[in-house]
Amino acid sequence: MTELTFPPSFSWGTATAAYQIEGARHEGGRRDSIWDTFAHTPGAVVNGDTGDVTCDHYHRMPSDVALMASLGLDTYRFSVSWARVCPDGRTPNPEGLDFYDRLVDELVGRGIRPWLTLYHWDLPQALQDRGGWTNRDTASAFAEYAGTVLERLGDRVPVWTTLNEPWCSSFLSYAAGEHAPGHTSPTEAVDAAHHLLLGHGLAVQRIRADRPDVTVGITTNHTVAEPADPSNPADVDAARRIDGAFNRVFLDPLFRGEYPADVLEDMAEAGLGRAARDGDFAVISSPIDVLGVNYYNGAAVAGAVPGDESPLVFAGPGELPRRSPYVGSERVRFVPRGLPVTAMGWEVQPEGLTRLLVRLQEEYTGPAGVRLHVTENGAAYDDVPDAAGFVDDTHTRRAYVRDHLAAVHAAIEAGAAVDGYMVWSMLDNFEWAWGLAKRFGIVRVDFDTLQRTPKASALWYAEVARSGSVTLD
Ligand code: PNW
Repeated sequence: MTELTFPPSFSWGTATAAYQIEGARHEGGRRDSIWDTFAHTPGAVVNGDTGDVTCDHYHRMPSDVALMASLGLDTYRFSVSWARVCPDGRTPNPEGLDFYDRLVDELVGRGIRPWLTLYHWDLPQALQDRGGWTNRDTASAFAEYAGTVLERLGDRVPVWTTLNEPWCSSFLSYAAGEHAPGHTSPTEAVDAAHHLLLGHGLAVQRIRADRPDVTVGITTNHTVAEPADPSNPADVDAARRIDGAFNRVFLDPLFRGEYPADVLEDMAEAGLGRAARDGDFAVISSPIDVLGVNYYNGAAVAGAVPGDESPLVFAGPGELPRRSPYVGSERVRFVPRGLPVTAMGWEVQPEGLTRLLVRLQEEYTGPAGVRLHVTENGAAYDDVPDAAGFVDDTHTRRAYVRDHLAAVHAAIEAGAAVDGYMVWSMLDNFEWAWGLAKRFGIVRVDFDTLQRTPKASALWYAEVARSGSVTLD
C-alpha cells in the first residue's frame, strides 16, 4: 500500500455548470440560451432530453450545498447562466442575480469557497440571433456581463474563471455541430474561437479594473495526443495537428499573444486569424493568475489513409449530422489502443494528466508565473444502483479518480504548481448532446424523484479531502 500525501494547502472540490443542473428554464425572468434552443431541436440530444428540469438545482440549492458541506469539500466550482442574469444578453435581471447571491451566501456560510465560471456554453439566444460568437460584439457583451456579475458577487467570490473550454464552444459548436448552436462551418468555428479569446481578455481587464483583489483565470480542456506509430512521420504529424487544433490554438494566444504558425497553416482554408484586429492579442494575453485544466483522456492518432475520399459528415450523439471538430485536419484517425474506456468511449490514461500538467508548467504557465488547478476530471460509467439507490462505483469512478489524483501528485513532484483538484461532477446531470444518459456524478440523481444519493466514490473522496492523502490499494 502506498500513501500519497498532498501539500497541506491543496484544495479539494467538485464542479458543475448552470445548464447541466439548474432547470427552471423560464423562472425568475430567465430567457432561453442556445442550449435551450438546441436541446429542443429534434435529433440534437440523445433521447430528446433537455435541461428544462435536469437536477432542479435552482429549487434545491440549499440542500445541495449542505450535501457538499457534509462531504467536507473546500471549494465548489459553478457557472452563472448568462441568460438568467441578462436574459436579452445585455440588460441585467436582478432576480436572476438573486439566485447566485443566495448560492454564494450559502457556500460562504458553510465554509466552502465559491469558484465562479462566467461562461459554460449557455449563450443567451438573443445574442445568437445576432451571430453569437461569430459576431465580434459578443466579446464586448461578455465583458459587460462579467462586470454585472462582478458588481453583485465580487465581494464574496474570490476566484473568477472567464470561459470554460473555449474549444467546445467554438470547434465542437460551430464546426462539429455536436454542441449548441449546432453549426457545421469551419469558418464560423475559427471566428468564434477568436471572439471567445477576445471576450476572455476583455473580461479579464474588466475584472482587474473593478476588483484588483480577486483571482482570475480561464479553463481550457486538453487532449494528450500521441502518434499511433512514433516511427511513422504521418502519425507524428497527426499528433502535432491534434495538439495544435485542441491545445495550442488557445494556449499560444493566451500565453504568447499569437496563433502558432503551424496551426495558422493547418486552418488557413477556414481562415484562422482573419477575425483578428490590431491590438487583439495584447488583450487576449492579459496576465491571468490561474489556468484551469480539464482533462479526461488521451488519444493515439494516425495520419489519413492515402486516397481517403469518405464523406466528412458522420453520425454522432443524437441524430443530426456531425463533422470533425479538427478544422483542417479532418482526416486524422483516432486509433484505439486497447486501454480501458469509460461509458463515453474515452480511453482511460491517467499518466497523460501528469505529462499535460508538467508540459503546461514548463511551456506556458511556469514562465508566466501562473498557477495550475485541475478544474475538471472524472468519468461517466453505467452505474447500477441497488434498491436504496446506492451506487457502488468503487472499481469504476473511484478507481478513475484515484488514479488521476496519483497522476496529479506525480506532476506536483515533477515541479508543476498545481493548487487543487475538482471532480467532474458533484451531481449526475445533463451531459450535453448525451442528455441524462451519461452519469458523471459522485452523487447519484434519480431523475424521476430527483433524490440525491452519494455514491461510494463520494464517500471515498470525502475521506481523501479530510486526510489530504490518497491510498493506492
Ligand atoms: C466537459 N469532447 O465537456 C465540460 O466542461 C462539462 O460540462 C462536461 O459535462 C464534461 O466535460 C464531460 O463531458 C466536454 O468531445 C465535452 O472532447 C466534450 C468533449 C470534451 C469536454
